[in-house]
Amino acid sequence: MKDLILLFALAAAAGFTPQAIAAREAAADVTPVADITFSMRTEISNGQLVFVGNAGAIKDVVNPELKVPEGAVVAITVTNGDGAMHDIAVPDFGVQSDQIVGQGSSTTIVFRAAKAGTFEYVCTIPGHRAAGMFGKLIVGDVEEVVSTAVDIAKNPMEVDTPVGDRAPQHITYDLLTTEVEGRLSDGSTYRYWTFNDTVPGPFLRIRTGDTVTINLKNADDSVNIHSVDFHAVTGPGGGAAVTQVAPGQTKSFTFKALNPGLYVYHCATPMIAHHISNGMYGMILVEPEGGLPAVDREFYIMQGELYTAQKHGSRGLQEFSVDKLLDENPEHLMFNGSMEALTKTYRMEANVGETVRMYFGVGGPNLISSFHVIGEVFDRVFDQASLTSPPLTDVQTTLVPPGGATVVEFKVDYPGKYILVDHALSRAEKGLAGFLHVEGEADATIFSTSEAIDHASGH
Ligand SMILES: [Cu+2]
Repeated sequence: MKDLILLFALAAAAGFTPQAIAAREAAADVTPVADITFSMRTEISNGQLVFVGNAGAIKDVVNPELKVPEGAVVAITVTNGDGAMHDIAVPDFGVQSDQIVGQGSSTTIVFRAAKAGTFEYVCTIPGHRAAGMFGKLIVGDVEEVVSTAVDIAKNPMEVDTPVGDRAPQHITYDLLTTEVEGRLSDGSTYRYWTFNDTVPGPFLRIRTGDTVTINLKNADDSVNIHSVDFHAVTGPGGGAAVTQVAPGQTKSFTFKALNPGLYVYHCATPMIAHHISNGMYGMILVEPEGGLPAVDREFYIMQGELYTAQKHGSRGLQEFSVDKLLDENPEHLMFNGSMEALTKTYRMEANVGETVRMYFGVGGPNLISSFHVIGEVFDRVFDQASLTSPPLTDVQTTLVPPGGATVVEFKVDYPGKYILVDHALSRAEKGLAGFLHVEGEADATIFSTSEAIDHASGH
């Protein structure tokens, strides 16, 4: 007891009584003492920029989830571990640190986690979020808001079976148009319109001379009319003229595939651009007689755009903006339907020495893609997806118009993570990226670092 009184006396003398602290906080807007503190550093790893936990439960965790009670005063200290300029911010709480420049420099943000929910901490230097510098701040007991949303991302490995050398057949496809709330990113959703619940819709695969019946059903719970226009079809509206189908109804047509090639299909119900943007596109491959030559890996990839009222990176349900659509100014661009479809949801893989073929198309509806794979050269490009013309050879970047496609082939010669992009690279900042992971032995005659050369020459 005596000790306690002594402590109080000392504290009072130093101005540390609860009353004194409260008075100072009120009077001078002084930063309150943190209830919970986190320490992180910045790092470059595997070509990514990241935050890494320094201590406690988050030690050595990359972009750790920071969990705090609602109402807690939170302090996050970040030390510069790589020497590049960084900062840290939690935009939802309006806090942003000073920039830290040079290895070893550090900064701290302190804020009150006043509302429950899942938020984001991020480095605000342009490009750093896209390079990987972001993580979750979870305040209170939060149930994951977006976990109930459907994953509409299309698996790029679902390319159906090659037709091979067979006679023409009659083939029937059932397509179902749906309107579903799907995951756009980790933390946001969008009300997509789809063929068969994925974006793009299913990859259809036939041969020249096949007769194809399309049964288009519009789901019972749709609220819009939908349709389908196949660019492979010779006939009224590519089928759209006879498939305007109300919710709960089915319409059909039959066509003969006259021309080989890789063709886009899409919904063609007004406003067509809106229906396409929302996710209503896919591709049909019409193989030439005898089939395409076999390759080791095939991938199905389509580029799309979403026009939302909310800025790219916003959390929660994103709402459609007709103004941005008419201005052709998308907030989000993606391969295979969602932000992380080809970087996280699905893993595209190949082994050194294998030949890769990509069936790449643009749903759009508006932007031309300058399709490129960082760190690779296309050995063959079937320009405009023409399979009857000789391919271009040794191409770096190829143009693909909206409602158009290309087929590219290349042998992978060296291990690593190859990034698929539209080389109009501002679009990478709005989500447009995919990874091709190549594994196998590294041939130092193809690529080496200076260290590797030193090592090889015995220094
Ligand atoms: Cu539609």
